[in-house]
Amino acid sequence: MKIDVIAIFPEILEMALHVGILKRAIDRGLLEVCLHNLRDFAEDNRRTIDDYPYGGESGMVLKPEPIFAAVRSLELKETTRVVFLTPQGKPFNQKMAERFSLGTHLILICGRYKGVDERVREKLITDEVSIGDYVLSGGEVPALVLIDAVGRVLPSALGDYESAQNDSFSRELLDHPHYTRPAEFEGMRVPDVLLSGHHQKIMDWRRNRSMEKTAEQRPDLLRKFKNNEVLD
Ligand code: 6GU
Repeated sequence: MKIDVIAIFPEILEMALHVGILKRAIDRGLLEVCLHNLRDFAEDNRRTIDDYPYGGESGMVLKPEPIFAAVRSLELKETTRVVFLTPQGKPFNQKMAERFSLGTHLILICGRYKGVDERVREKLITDEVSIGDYVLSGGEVPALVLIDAVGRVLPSALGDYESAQNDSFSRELLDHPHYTRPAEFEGMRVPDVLLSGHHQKIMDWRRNRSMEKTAEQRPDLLRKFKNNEVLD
């Protein structure tokens, strides 16, 4: 999987590529991430990338020329997906991460300011993605969220295959609580069932705690789960 990121502040993403699962995926050659600074594709000496919106409203809009030049500088494949990170996009979720991870080339365009000239959306963009219902100052952090979520589900990026399997269960229900040693800490004991060695009882306990947690925090997910709705 190759991911090209076009951003005004690509340095926001830099550090995250050098730690943890993303670093390991990159070291193993499963993932390649190239960061591109949009200003490098500006046409003037002042490296201008934005301008006032036509029709008179507040804020600035990203100009089309530098974005077209940046995308055209990249090698496009038939299957390349060009993703624009914007609060106006489709809400990102685990299913989308898994779908993206099946491809081989993503171009992520990070918005800033009011957004992007509509002609970029018309001609270049295949997907618009939002990471949630709140407004961030730019698409760099959302791009990092997408890269992290996609990177960790790339085939064999996750050392522990089982924990990836558990993730897809926790897409329907929230995860159950976890404990590690010591068995008693400051008077708080690990539930006896987890020490019992009784596999079926442990599985039942986990299932019940997942249901409780989901009822508390995400009644919307629990309703879908009970109605057997497919999450997309
Ligand atoms: Cl993708 N971009 C910005 N600027 N804000 C957001 C977002 C994206 N997703 C949620 N909020």
